[in-house]
Amino acid sequence: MPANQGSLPGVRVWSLPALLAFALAPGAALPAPSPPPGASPAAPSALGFTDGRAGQSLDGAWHVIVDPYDNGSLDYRNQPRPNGYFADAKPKNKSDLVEYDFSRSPTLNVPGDWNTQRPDLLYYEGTVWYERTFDAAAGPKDARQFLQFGAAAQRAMVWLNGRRLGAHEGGFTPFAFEVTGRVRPQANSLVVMVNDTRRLGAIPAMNTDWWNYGGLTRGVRLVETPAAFIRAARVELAQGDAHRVAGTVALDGARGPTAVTVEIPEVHTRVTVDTDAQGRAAFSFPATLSLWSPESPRLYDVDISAGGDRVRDRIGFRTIETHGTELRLNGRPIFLRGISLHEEALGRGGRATSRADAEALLGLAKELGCNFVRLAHYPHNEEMTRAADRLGLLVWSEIPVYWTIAWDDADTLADARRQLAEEIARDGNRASIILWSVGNETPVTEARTRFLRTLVEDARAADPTRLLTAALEHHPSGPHQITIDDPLGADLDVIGLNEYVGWYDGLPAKCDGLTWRSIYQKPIVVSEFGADAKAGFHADALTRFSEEYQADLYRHQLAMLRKVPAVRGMSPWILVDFRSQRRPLPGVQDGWNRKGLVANDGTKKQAFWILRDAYRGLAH
Ligand code: GCB
Repeated sequence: MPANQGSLPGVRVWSLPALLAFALAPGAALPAPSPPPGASPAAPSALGFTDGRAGQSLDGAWHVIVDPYDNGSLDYRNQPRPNGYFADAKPKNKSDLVEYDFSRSPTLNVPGDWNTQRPDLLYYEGTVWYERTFDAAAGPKDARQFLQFGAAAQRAMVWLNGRRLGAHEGGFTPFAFEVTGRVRPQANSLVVMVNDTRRLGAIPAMNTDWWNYGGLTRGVRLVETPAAFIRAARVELAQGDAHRVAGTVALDGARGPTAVTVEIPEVHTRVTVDTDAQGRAAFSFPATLSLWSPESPRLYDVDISAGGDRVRDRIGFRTIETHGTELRLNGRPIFLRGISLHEEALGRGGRATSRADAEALLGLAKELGCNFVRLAHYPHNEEMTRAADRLGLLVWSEIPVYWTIAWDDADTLADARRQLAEEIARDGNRASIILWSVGNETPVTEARTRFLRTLVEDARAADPTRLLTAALEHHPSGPHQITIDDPLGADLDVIGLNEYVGWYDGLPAKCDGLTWRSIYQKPIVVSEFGADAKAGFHADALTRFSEEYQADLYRHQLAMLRKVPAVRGMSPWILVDFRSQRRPLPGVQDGWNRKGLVANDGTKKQAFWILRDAYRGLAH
């Protein structure tokens, strides 16, 4: 039975989350409206390599209807409306009653969150209906068409010309629907119901220390492919052999075994292999390549062709492994000089969406002397990971399994597994990504550890070449000692550790006498430490929220961390102040978490320079 169902005798009372949960359940079909024939109710996985394909961007101004009561999908008895807003109807005559009109409704920009585009939507959580029309010139005969969404936060249901295509849960990963044969030459109506209501069973769930931005936060594209096309490919160094390239290719629509060629033109290397009957092929070939590293972020064009299809990606090649408590990049020990960041645009707040947004944020990290960023707390948009590839920043990428979620709920686990799979599928070719993280500050219980272990196993199966981590917590094991012994540590390659000594845990000087104990002989990356400071507020170093307090905290923390040999990197919290509904302190926070080293308007705080100097020292 769907969750959140009401209990009127004999009547099934629907709420929107229940409707969506039902639509997303495997094999489920909404009671009404019934799904179009042949349409899967849930979204199929996104396509790789869409940028270079024919088609059109559907970004820009979309009409919106803000619908806090879910009037567009449910009637006054909370029953699904057969003729909701998805019908995109117009009155047929002057007597016809239609109480909405997308074409006369206001617009919002896509990609973008709704919260920062209209003052009245800043705190809004609920449903917004998006609509746009588009024309589509007929493609070549046999071409296929897909609608690809970069992300819809937090969940979406999609209709094309009044027919439901499917739904997607999870606000930070792409999804696609095949629309071959359903696109008209003119005036297609595309309607998306986007909902960001916080739910106990969702990921993330009820409580986060970041803004619950809703909307079509990433781009939308109509993509055209040949009948048989390259849906996905992974290309990387062969495990244990830095002189071989290996990978897999997955075709969609191939009828029988098909020859696939993978080529790196710059080094005149190519291989041709045949797919199996399912359209899958594994390949490997010798190649001598300059390895990718932060100092030399070398990328190569890689061309893949199969039948009539041809795609290109820019890919770097590197190895990453652990050795005892060491981290090794391309066989050499490395210390991760990092910083955490949210996907929030510098200078305006709101979701970062563009290449320019990504380069502004990651440019600041470079200025700080970083070779590493933690992209917290969810998969960031692809501009970020591609910019990290170009700029030479190693990346920790994570899914929003954050704080407290429904560890015992099978649907929640399925959702987490899907988000992880979608993240890895999208970014498997990004050399910058060295760490997948499966959770942040999760409570140590059996149910939680079982849940996270499943994710670790999934990630290892999907991507055996990267390292697995999670941001764990420690506990005090004496007045001057902290201990890391979370049982999940046994399953991870790298112990991520969030610690707030000097902020939530005592004053900065507490760092000085502290010793660390870890029961794992594994590298530790201190994934968070930090302190709030309001830019421009100056006082002595014991005054909370002053720049001096934050700077002093960084001094004490850095001195402490230097003495812990297993610490092989850090990503202090955080590069830029970010919006958070949990931060109400008037005149200081005003809805912003102020732990940034930089204010949102770009002003650098004292601690920025302390960390930059430390990183300069560590770089030599
Ligand atoms: C944490 C969380 C992070 C918060 C931060 C804080 O431990 O992982 O999401 O924003 O602390 O500022 O309290």
